[in-house]
Amino acid sequence: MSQGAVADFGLIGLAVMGQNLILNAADHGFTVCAYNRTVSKVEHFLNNEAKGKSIVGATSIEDFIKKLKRPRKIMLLVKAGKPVDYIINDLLPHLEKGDIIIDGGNSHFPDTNRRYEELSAKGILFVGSGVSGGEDGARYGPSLMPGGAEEAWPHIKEIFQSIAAKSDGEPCCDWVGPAGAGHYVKMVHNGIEYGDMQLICEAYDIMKRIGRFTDKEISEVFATWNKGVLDSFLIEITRDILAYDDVDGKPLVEKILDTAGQKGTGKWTAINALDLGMPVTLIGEAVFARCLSALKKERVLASKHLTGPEIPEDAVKDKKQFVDDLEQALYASKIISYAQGFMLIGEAAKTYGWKLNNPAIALMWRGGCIIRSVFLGEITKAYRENPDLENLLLHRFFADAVIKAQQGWRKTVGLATTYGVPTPTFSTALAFYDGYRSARLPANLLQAQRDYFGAHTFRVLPEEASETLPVDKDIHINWTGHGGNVSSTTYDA
Ligand code: NBP
Repeated sequence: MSQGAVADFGLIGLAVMGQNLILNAADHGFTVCAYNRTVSKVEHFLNNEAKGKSIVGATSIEDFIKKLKRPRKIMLLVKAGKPVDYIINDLLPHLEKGDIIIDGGNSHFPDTNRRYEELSAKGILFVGSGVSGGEDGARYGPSLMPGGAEEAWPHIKEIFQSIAAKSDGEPCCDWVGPAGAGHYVKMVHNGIEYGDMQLICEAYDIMKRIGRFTDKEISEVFATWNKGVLDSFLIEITRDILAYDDVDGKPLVEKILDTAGQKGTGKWTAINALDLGMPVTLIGEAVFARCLSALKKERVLASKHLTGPEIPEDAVKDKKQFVDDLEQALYASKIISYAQGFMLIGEAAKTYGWKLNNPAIALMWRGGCIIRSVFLGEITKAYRENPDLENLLLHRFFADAVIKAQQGWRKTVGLATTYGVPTPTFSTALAFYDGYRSARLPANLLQAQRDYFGAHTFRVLPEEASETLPVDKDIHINWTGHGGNVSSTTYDA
């Protein structure tokens, strides 16, 4: 192993992500120092994958620090949670003011906020960076979403933008914003990923159960869709998964237990949406769909007791029209999901006092990551035209697309409902669309109910104001004649 401060960049954590990111950085001309808690993995890495590349190894934290050029740039790619704190604590006694620690794991943004505060107080520049793209992305170009101490950005910009994926020649990496903003944006990215995946699964289920398509036929539909507006990584892998046969010549996917796992980032997004009061319904439904899938035993039992409509063999008369409608349903629902995701990001910026860069966020997701798609190019364009766009659905391109798609979308949701095929994300997207475009919703009645049983008060429509119903005043009515006239300030229902 070489001596002295030779490395431009240090990386701790030699599991799948860390090793591949180091190789990627070395390919781009940077000298990287590698370290891992289980030190034997360093030696193994140097003698195998890293052989012949500009990669050095360290046998201890002290040795690691000595090998880094100042200011030290140290990236952690270890299991999220306590391990990140343990390593930071091990590093701290050896660092100087101005050194940079980057957490590239899937950390929850409140943890990143806390680490940012604690390390800022010690003069250490802390960056929380979303990294997406899995093993392949880390090796050949991930999407990188860094946020935190902005003074760190000029020092890491070159390496980050060199190793990141490129979309039309532009790096899918830019500065996101302060404190935990990078990990926040990665969290929403993962939430959107949950939504995209569930939408695709519903499309597959509709084709299978109502259209009676074989897996090969469904694969062909996805192949066609991948050449149009839905062109994306997830559609592409779905095409390949459905075409993949087991050794007996039968589709492997049909042998997989229908119980979805989850690591929590979708749930974090849904919880945060509830905390911020944002109707991010599609991600919420996608998380709940995984929860319902996990109740396999109960579902099998229920399937024997709870009946639904029969699906006749000829439920689909015009297969081409059926597939076209489904494509429109998927496209429109996806637009709703991204509009909801950006609504959440916008609200987070306001609530947490972050200045976020929407066009850069869309560009970061355009390539390298799991939700990469041609469609994100349109979102980047929309936010570049108007970075303060109130809502993606109010941009002409997306408004026109949804309006045009709605006929097929409504037919698809109607068909699924008629034949009892569950479409939680298609349906919630449509309900959101209809709610969002309604100048008047039935919340007037809801306010009346709240006032009736809890004296929660209501406001009147300006055009209906009168002497007894004054405008801009909280009004309580004695609805029954025997209640009191005191309004409530405490009980919320
Ligand atoms: P893992 O999440 O499997 O973590 C393994 C690494 O963490 C090993 O280097 C291990 O060291 C280290 N580690 C653990 Br476990 N506990 C430690 C501790 N107490 N102190 C020091 N090191 C500790 O690795 P990964 O799949 O490469 O993911 C790395 C990060 O990137 C995670 O946060 C993950 O969520 C995120 N991420 C992963 C992907 C993906 O596709 N895998 C994609 C995007 C982001 P050891 O060798 O000594 O056990």
